[in-house]
Order: sequence, then structure tokens, then C-alpha cells
Amino acid sequence: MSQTQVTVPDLGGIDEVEVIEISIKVGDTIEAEQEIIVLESDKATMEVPAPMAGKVAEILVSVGDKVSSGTLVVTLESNSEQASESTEESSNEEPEDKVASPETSKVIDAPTAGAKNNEPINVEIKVPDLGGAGDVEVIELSASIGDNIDAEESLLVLESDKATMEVPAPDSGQLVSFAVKVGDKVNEGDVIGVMSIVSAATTSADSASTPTQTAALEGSASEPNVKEPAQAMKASSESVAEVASTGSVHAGPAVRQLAREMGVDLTQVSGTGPRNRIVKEDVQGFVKTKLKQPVNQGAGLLAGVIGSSEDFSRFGPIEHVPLNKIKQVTAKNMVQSWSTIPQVTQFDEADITDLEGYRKGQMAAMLPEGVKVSPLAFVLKACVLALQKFPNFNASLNLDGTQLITKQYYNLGIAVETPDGLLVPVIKGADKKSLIDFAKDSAELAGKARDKKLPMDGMMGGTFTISSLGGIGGTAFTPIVSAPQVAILGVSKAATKPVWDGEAFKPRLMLPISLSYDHRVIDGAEAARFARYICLLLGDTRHMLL
Ligand code: CAO
Repeated sequence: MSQTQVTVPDLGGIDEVEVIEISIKVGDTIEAEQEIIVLESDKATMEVPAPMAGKVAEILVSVGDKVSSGTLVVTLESNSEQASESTEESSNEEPEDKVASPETSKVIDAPTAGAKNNEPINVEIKVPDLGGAGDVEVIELSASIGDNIDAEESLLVLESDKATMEVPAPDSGQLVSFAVKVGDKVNEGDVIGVMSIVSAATTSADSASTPTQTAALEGSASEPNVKEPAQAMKASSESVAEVASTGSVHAGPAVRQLAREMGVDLTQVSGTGPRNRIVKEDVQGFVKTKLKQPVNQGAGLLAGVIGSSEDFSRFGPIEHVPLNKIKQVTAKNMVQSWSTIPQVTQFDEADITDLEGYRKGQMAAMLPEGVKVSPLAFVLKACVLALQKFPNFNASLNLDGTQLITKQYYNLGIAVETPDGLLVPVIKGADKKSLIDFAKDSAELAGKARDKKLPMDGMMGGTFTISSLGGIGGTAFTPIVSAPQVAILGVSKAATKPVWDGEAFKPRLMLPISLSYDHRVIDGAEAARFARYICLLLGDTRHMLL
């Protein structure tokens, strides 16, 4: 067991920074690279990671303390022989993947055009020194073309795997154009856009001779005509993180990542950290508050449906399309069902080679004119027979979940795609219907649903639902149980497949079915038997006569 003392890494010229978060506590077992404390200067925030795995023996700083490079912050206990070595490495070496501070971008390479005193000149703004990071994503454009921008005001925000950094305007002026958009990947030196600037920096270019009206501004401390020296806040780990103060949002990369994962719009979150910085707890608190809000609060039909409050227009053009009532009700029902029913889907395949031969051949000849029988009619017939054999599937749970209410009537809902959304008309008294009845009824009800002519009770009282996507395609899907029913059968497109008959592979037409069921009511074995039974009936329609 050895002890390792972790110190504040090189702060790149900054004397003192404040400890704003302590992310660990004494006794914690932590991983190498895990964040231990967060430091903040006037301009940037950096997370200090553990140089090695170990157990936290002592924390030597408190939130609010001012620390400098080399200040002892934490003592770690470790079994590793390499403990002290890794600490030394961490404090002496600079990482390859460090990210430079926003200040770096303020360094100005004097323009080369023939600017005259007080005359605006167009200057190209370039991506500053990224401290070795490459292909950094533009996650936000913080200004609009035509905006008058003050020096230091954010133009855009970049984000690498580890850090978010704001690129500020190098000087006051007007934004003429952006050369990048959100989502683009950029590297040091890439042109971000053009600003029209009047300043000492631009006028100092009088003597320059390059015949262009566009000068270049970028970060490089070693270049001549530097307006301000770079103040790179370098740290000895690739986990150094910058905080971007984007408009009213002041949050570090870890917090931004958490917000993205939770679908939280940070502009809606109030920060409780120093200088209103948003910390992880603020994001978690925001989500908790949202979840506690009464489900019917201002949401009308969408009660319980939580969408996104994210401002997608930041990433590209968008349009707000109002959802009609059918879609709103469907959304509500889906959320209700999905969030309250523990549902599982059982997949199976029915060999409908013979059924299809029959359907396309003799049956067509026997049918009255105008009646078309699709495979769906056979599936409906098979379902009602299976429901009679397995009564638990034609049932509902009572309110407190203490009883199963089995129904002695059989009403089959059919999911129908309509221009307004999904409707589920119900074939009542399905146990008394023939195949031809099913063909007629399903065609008639689907037509009425699409023409908005279903009677008021046309979608009520279903005991089991069939959702057929077989006319469209696909190999399988997981339909959502339509509460208070306890099961739903999905039907996908039949396809000819090689099937082993014990001696050889034979081409057989296989119909995929997906049975989703409420696992509170139905066991997996029962579901597998139900699905198998449907396949048996469809595989040999003579079983339907028994
Ligand atoms: N495998 C292969 N072909 C199939 C098939 C299957 N499982 N099911 C139907 N077909 C064929 C039919 O035979 C028909 O072929 P022909 O044009 O050559 O006669 C063609 O596909 C179109 O069938 P259809 O879809 O018009 O008729 P249907 O009786 O099979 O289905 C209905 C009726 C109302 C279920 C269907 O039109 C529909 O709306 N399906 C969408 C349901 C839906 O959206 N479900 C999702 C709910 S969850 O979001």
C-alpha cells in the first residue's frame, strides 16, 4: 500500500484559481482519470482528474479555497507500485490532447490588407490553437450574421470529447459571415467566418502589402503583431475542461454532456454554482422537478407525454407541425401502455405455403365479387381460435391487479393506417365469423376508418388486437400492447425461405409473427405456446375446422 499526493497541475501562468467543486469524498475508491476537483479562474473551468486509481485517504482543500500550481489537494492510497511514478508524470508532462483556453483565440495576427485608420476592414476569424485536439465539433453559433459584436463576445462554441470552448470575437465589429455551421468539424487554423473590424489592430496593418481586403485573426502567441499575449490555461491532463459561457448558459462539458443525455435544454436551467454556473445537481434537479409536475399541467391531450424542450433550430432549420387529436391520443395511449405494462415480445414464423396456395387458387374462385381475402383474414381466424384455447389472452387485469377478468366475448381490433394516424376499429363477435366475414369486415372497417366514417362505438370493446404490416414489408417488430388488453399480435411480410424438412431444404413461404404480451398476466411459456398454436393453424388450415 503506498500513498500518493495529488497536486494542482500547471495552470499555464495563472497564479490562483478557486476550488469550486470537490467531486469525491474520503473513503471513495476512484478510477484513474476520474474527476476529483473542479477549479475555476475568471475565464475557464478545469476538472482535475486522478492520476491513478486508488482510495481517497485525505482531502486537503475545501470549496472556495484558492489554489496554485503544485498545491496539494488529495492523498490517494494505492497498491500500485507505479503510483508515485504516475503522479510525477502527471505533474511534469503536458498531455498531447490538451485544449487551449478561450483566451488563446484572442491573439491577433495583424491583418495584411491595406486598411486605413478607422476604416472597417474585413478580417477572417480562424480557429485558435486547440492544444493538439483535432476535428472539434461546432456545437453552437452564438452570434448571427449582421450582429454588432463586442470584443470577447462569443462567436461560436466548439466541443471536443473532453472540453467545450468558446471562441470569442478578437475585437469589436460586425459579423459579416460564418464559414461553418453547427455540426461541422474544425481544426486549428480553419476559417470560422469574417468580421468587419475597426481597431488599432487592424489599422496597424497599414504597412502591409498583400492585396486583399481580408485579413486573418487567429491564436498564436509566437506570431508578430500580437494584440494580447496568449494566456493558455494549460493543465497536465487531457481531461482539462473549459467552460463555455454561451449566452446565459454557463456550464462545463460534463454538465453539457449530462444535459444532452437527459434531453435537458440548459437555457432553461438555473445555475447554483459560482457566477451562476450550472452544476450537475442543477440538471438533475431540473429533471426531477419536471417529472414531479402534474401530468395534466397545461398539456391537454398530451398529458403524460414528455417531449423535448430542446431548441433544435440551433442545429438547422425546423418547422412546428401541430399534431392532430388522433396522434395526440395515440401518443398518450402509447406512453400509458409502454410505461405501465411490463411487456415482452415472442417471435415465431408460420409456414403459409399451403395457405397461400389455397387463398390464391380455390378460394378466390369461391368468393363473391368484390371480396378480396388477404392473409389477414386467416390470421384473424387463427387468433380467435387461439384466444378460445388460451383464455388468459382474452382478458384484462382488474384495477388493483388482484384478479384477471377473462372475457367470454371475442372482439378483434385491427390497427389501420389512415392519413390522420393510427385507428383501431373492432370486429365484434369474432368467434362467430367465417373467413369471408373477416375479409369483408376488415376491408369495410379499414375503409370506414380511412374515410372517417367509423361509428362512435366502432373502436370500443376490443379484447385482442392485430397489427399487420405485412402489406408493407419488414421482418419483425414489437407491437405495443393496447391496455387494458393483455396481448397484441404483429404480422410482418411473408417471405420464401429455405426450410429444412428433415432431408432437404425446401422453399417455403414463411409468415413472421410478433406476439407482445403483458408479462404480469402471461408467462413466457404460455406466450410461446399461443404463438406456436397460431402458426399451427396457419400452417395447416384444416386445424381451423377442429
Ligand atoms: N405477407 C405478405 N403479403 C401480405 C401480407 C403478409 N403478411 N399481408 C398482406 N399482404 C399483401 C396482401 O395480400 C395484398 O396483396 P395484393 O395487393 O397482391 O392483393 C397487399 O399485401 C396489401 O394488403 P393490405 O395491407 O391492403 O391488406 P391487409 O388486409 O393485409 O391489411 C390493413 C389491411 C388495414 C391492416 C392494412 O391496410 C393496414 O392499414 N396496415 C397497417 C397497420 C399498421 O399501421 N400497423 C401498425 C400499428 S403500430 O404502429
